[in-house]
Amino acid sequence: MFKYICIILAVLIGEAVAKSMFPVPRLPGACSQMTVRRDVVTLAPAELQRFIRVVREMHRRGWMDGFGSMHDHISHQIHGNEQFFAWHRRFLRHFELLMQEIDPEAVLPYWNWGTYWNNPLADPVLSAAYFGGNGRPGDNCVLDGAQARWGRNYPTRNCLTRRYRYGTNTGSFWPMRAVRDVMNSARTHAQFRSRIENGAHGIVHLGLGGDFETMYAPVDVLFFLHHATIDKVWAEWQSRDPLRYRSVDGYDSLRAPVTVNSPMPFYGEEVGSALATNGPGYCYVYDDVPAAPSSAFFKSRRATFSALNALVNITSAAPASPGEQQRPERSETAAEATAEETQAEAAEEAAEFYARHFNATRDFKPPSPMGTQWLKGRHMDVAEAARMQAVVNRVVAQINIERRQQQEELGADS
Ligand SMILES: [Cu+2]
Repeated sequence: MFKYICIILAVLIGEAVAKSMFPVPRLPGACSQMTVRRDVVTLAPAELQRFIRVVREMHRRGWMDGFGSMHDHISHQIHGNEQFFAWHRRFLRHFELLMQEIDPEAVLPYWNWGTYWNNPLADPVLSAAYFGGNGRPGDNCVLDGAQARWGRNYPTRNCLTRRYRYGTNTGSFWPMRAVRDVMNSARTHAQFRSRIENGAHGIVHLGLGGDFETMYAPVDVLFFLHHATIDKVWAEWQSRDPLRYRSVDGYDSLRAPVTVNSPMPFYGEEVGSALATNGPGYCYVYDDVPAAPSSAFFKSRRATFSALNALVNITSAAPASPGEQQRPERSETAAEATAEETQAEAAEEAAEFYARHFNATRDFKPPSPMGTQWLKGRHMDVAEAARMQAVVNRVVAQINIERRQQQEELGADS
């Protein structure tokens, strides 16, 4: 019957009343079947087209705005603390359940940015055949791929935007080998979360830029594919020790301890209920990560669904006048000023970066440091980001040494 709670969005902005429905389906409980989340580039053409049809329908229904708004409204509760992994797993599951409202067979794929980490411009996922690339110069509107010419209504009415970090280039991301280095060294949940969030995760948001580097990034479908990889990385780290399916540590945004019984912001269910991807309500595995043995699951108390208690205002902007609609957003707010500053900082970094590497065509380049202002604006940890920079620099240097050795060996052979 009434399978989900509808949140009625009715927010007055000036004279306009924006009204739409953003459904929050209940988790299904025990798993009748397990789905497999796959690398999006391994989907057959027909499977990819089916996925694209589903997300276009979600966009048409205004749900992408709902995700962007929700994530933005509670951003400080779900980043920079130990709610990060569990909450985003729940958020992705919310997205997947809404996909299944449209196509019951739909499964969320992931975007492995580690494949083309050194040259994201060559990544098919950022091509017209998949999710498109950079926004166009001037207004940064995304014009190619599955989301070509998409609009959004949150936080303002505009096109969906991306603005690559270095103008026409995103810069490098993290190689998976560096991510695994972090997996090997992190002992506690808090360590692992902080290292991933402030390293491999952040650089992708910053690299794509535009909407993707804001707290309403979930208006872009690629957010969910990026975070599916982050979720997969967490699942892989968990698979190395069964205790990681039953325990968490660290603190939340109010410096209260996070335990398996802590409620997840907005959803209200216990953190413990989100610790196994193949546990009740979640029912998925990743194609290359071992599934949790059910004996290791945290036995969740009956999930207390309190989404309405945590009701957020999902605001839709009043329709912009036609003149305003195509204009890139450049208001004089503090946030915009910070963005300008960040951009200047990034441009400076880029110039330095390319000056340093201009002749080093043989070597792969590590991602360059994320700016302090940018990190702070995303509730990120500047000191941790610096430590992660050292990790990725070290691993990329090692990769380069090995590549040179291989090339020398090849040269010696011929
Ligand atoms: Cu997030």
